[in-house]
Amino acid sequence: MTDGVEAVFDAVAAAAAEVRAGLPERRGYTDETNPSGETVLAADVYADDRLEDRLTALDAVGAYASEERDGVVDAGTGLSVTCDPLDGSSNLPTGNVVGTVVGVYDDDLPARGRALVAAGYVLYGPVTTMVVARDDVTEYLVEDGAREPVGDVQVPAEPSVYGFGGRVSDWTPAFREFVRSIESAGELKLRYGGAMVGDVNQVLTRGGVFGYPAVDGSPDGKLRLQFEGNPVAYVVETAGGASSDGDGSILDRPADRLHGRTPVFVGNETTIDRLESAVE
Ligand code: P6P
Repeated sequence: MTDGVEAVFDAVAAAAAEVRAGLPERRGYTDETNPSGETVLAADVYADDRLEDRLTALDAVGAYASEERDGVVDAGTGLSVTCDPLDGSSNLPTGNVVGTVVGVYDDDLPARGRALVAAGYVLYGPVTTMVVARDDVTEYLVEDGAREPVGDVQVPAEPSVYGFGGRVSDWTPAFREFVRSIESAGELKLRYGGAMVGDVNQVLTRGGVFGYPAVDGSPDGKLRLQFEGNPVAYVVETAGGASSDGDGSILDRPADRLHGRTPVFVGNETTIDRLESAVE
């Protein structure tokens, strides 16, 4: 299992080099929509193809699924790997960070987060970095398709940033009140960049909370459990933080649909506890 998981993230690092190199000429929208009904960019399709190609070629991988594909790709026997191939791709035309989110499950998909044996993400920022959670969380620099460890990651004890997705007018009154209490306390600085991976990385680096809540018309929020919620919950909990779907750890949330959604909150345990009390 250990070799298999390492092979997965080596393949993701190799694909990341191709994805990053392919971004400049793929910032336009296609006329396709993904299973979540979102219009996809050429870069979404390209990233998905590169990741699927490299990951399904691994002996350790038995299944591949992504936000861009209706079903699971059968690759024989072994680990089930999920990808959000280009998280936050709508940030491409605006020149903001995007990323690749990876979940490595030791079960058939769709699977609960507790079936994860590893998770991580690539951040295409000023430099390309990767965060991988297994027994602990390690950050890597990704260059020329290879990854070099640069240090361990732990959620800082003191929270300092917050950011929540969706329109304020679409939040529940209880959640709106919770955010208002954070803002009136004046302790946290707003950091919301429109790509989950970038916002989660801020929380891992500075402490605080990121979330995408239930919104009017979508009680399960916007983010996908298999491809976004579970992997970032695994990373943040492994880094000493906490996750919640509003009721409890995202990793305990039942997984009945491959493209099912979940409210997502990740960050310092104290802040997540306060949030759960506020929205219960
Ligand atoms: P909004 C990107 O489309 C994404 O799936 C996440 O990466 C991000 O956190 C969220 O949606 C942003 O959504 O509604 O703020 O544009």
